[in-house]
Amino acid sequence: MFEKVLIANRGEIALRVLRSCKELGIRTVAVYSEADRDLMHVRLADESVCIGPNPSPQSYLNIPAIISAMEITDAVAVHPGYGFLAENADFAEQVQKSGFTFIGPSADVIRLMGDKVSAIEAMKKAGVPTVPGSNGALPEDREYCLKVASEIGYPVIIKAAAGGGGRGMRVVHTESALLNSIHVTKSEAKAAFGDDTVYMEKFLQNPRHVEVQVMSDGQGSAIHLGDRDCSLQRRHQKVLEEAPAPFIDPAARQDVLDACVKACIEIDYRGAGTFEFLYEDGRFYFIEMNTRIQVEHPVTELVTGVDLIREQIAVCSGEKLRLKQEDIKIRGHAFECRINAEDPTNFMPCPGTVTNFHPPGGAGVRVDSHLYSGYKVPPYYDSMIAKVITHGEDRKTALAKMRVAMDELIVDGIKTNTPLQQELVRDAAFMKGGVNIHYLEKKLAT
Ligand code: MV4
Repeated sequence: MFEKVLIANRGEIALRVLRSCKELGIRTVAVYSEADRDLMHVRLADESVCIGPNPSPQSYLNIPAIISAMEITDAVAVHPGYGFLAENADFAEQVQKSGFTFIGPSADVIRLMGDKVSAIEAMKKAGVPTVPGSNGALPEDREYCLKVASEIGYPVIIKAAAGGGGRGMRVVHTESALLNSIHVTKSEAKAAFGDDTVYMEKFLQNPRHVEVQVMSDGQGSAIHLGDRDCSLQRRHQKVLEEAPAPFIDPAARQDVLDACVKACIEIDYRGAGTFEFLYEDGRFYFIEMNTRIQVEHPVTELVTGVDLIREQIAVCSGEKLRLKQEDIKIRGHAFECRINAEDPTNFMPCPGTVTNFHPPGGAGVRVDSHLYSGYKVPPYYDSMIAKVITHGEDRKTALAKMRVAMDELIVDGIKTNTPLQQELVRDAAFMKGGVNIHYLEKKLAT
């Protein structure tokens, strides 16, 4: 096991990683920007290093500063959390070339999955179901593009190979709009990512977002830890997630879970990963793979009883996966409400001082947060300040717990989206279960 790990992140996930490191007897190094001196995990870490000014390009995205901090402190590995450098293949490569361990998959696998065209190709090869589409990058040939689209059937979606997470995509409803849409998506992709490669898929109109959690040791063993439904989102920001995904066809589910495990072995995947799918009419369609631990990992932890960060660190330190597939039993149901420092009516970020923080509690309630009374939420970073996660014997029980938890949570001094979450956990369609990716935005529009 690692002797010392540097945590290259901030906020709740830095604290979450710190906790698992401490439980494993690993010494910890926190890195922070000037505004982040007072973060909870900085106080609790064995050592801490200021890596630069507040804008993230100069601190949490500053690769030389982070590698220097590893050298100064003799850290042997770095945990990237999510966001920032978590899926940056160049960072993973430089960490490795400097003689340290990146807690995640190899730079090559990050690159393979970062390019959505090569990711889809790898998944198809492994037997993971994908969306009907262009089977690779669209060529210059206009007639060919028109032919592919008419074979797939409109509407289609044009996506940038270097995009993902909702960036660089465009829906096309008619043949007359196709060529111009491809042209515009390519220009935008070139400007945003420096790569104008685009591909085409059938546009699924009312899917759910269902994802599969995996853990793999890169030594021939991989397992899945079931699925999550993350359909409640606004502008590609998830708001409320649950595990397992409700009302999934059991045979389709088993097939897709098995296929994800097989894919991990095939690509020599190491660490925690997530396969993202669209789920519509009883079928799964792979869209992207995330090569990091995700914000919503706690719902999986609560229904499986597995500490995903601990297992991720263990397999990335070279240990073989100690869990077998038969050890993974899905028990009950879990929900996660993301609490953001934002105006609940217009979603504008609302940084400021938290004058009073009272987290909800009780059996089956977990709060992952770096907040404390007096903490000042800086304006420079993501506005998520807490995650409230509940676990119950079934969906109804877990959701009832969340209703109680949302009414108990107090974050004074700043605006938060708690009122929206209080409303969502009482929403009739959400309570019923299985709403699609458009549900929240449509509800907010009325
Ligand atoms: C799609 C789609 C419909 N059909 N692909 C958006 C984020 C990126 N991960 C992929 N996205 C989508 N891809 C096809 N072929 C609809 C979306 C989409 C979406 C997906 C997941 C969660 C929320 C979403 C919101 C809008 C669109």
